[in-house]
Amino acid sequence: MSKVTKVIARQVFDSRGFPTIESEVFCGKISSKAICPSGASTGSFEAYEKRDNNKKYLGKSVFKAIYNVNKIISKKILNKDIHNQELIDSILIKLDGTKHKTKLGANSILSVSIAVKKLSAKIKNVPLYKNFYIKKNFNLPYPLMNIINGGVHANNGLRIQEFMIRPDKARTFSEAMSICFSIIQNLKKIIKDRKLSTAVGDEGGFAPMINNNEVALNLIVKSIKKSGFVNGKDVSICLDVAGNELYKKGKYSIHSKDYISIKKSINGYLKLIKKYKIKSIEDPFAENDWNAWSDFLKKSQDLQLVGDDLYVTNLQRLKKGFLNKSSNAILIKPNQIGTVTETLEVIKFAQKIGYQTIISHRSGDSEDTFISELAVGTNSNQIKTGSLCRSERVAKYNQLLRIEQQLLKKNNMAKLK
Ligand code: 2PG
Ligand code: MG
Repeated sequence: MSKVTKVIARQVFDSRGFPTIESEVFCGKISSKAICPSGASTGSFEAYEKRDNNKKYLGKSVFKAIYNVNKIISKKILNKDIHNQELIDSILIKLDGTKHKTKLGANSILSVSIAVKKLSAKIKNVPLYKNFYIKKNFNLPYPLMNIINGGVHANNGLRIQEFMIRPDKARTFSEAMSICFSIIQNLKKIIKDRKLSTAVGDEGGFAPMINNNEVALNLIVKSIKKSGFVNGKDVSICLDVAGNELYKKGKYSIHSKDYISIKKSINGYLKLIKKYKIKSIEDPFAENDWNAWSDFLKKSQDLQLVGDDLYVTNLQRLKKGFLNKSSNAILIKPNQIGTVTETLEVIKFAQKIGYQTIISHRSGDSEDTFISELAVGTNSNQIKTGSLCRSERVAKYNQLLRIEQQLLKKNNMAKLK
């Protein structure tokens, strides 16, 4: 048995320059590290992120979370079997004892939980993606590349937070990357020709000063065409609206600055879907607006409807959504729930009920590539991890390219529904 001999945590920085926690777990001289990511458009049911509220770091430092790892968590998991993830996670969950991990902080718990998973693979000498519940027939996920940033990830006034492309035509991950590369480079030229800025937002997508959804969509359609692909066939446009941010008193300001009813908002969506052949929409409505979600699912036919802030990677909320017929896909973010074991439970349940599982980064992320391994290791058919820009995003894609090379498969993409 390989036992945990030491756990230490430290403060490092995320891609927005904010402090975050990195934990390192040891079995003797061998160790693995994990850095916790952090969101900007968070759901209110997410597990709690512990920060210090001190002046020096504008309330963002994580020294209390680090103390919790170094002084509390470390003692409890010492001598535990590194390969028994479920046992270690259940100790962490019990030790915290609160519904949203408010006592120890989900950031301290998750960084330890992921480091344990990584170290177990390292000691077994297997690639990390082979240390999940799928044992063979690994496939690569389709990238959902966020190529125009809006909402709280940019300051351009675009209502919708993420304008993404998915290279449906690709039969290998390398091909998927090459398709996205062409479209992004052409988009850059088109934006430049319009005398707009090609500077990027938090997730590496361009953040030109445009504040109209359709202007952004037209730029993307043009760049797909210019790259020689057919929109809606070779490549699909996908959106994350982040509906929580656009909600006020039963109304939404998705399609313009004006707040309109749910019915009108749905009609607006249906028009966009038809005009731009949109295949996937995440968080079209707010996290508690269950009826709006089920109405939209009924009317939107083949659309992939993705719950992010709606489910917050939480099994209870996913079950509620399933009964309510709220969506047909779920976004998976480990830090919304706080342990690897709970994340896997949600993925397994989602796959059992026929939901698409999309593994996701956070807007504040790092060089940690755990989610790439998680996507392959759970046979999730999509991954959302920003644009082909900013190293914290590109690192995830590069890790998937390495996995693809290891797999030596010809048609290596997971099946899209
Ligand atoms: C989202 C995410 C990731 P954030 O809303 O899906 O793109 O953003 O991490 O800011 O919640
Ligand atoms: Mg989202």
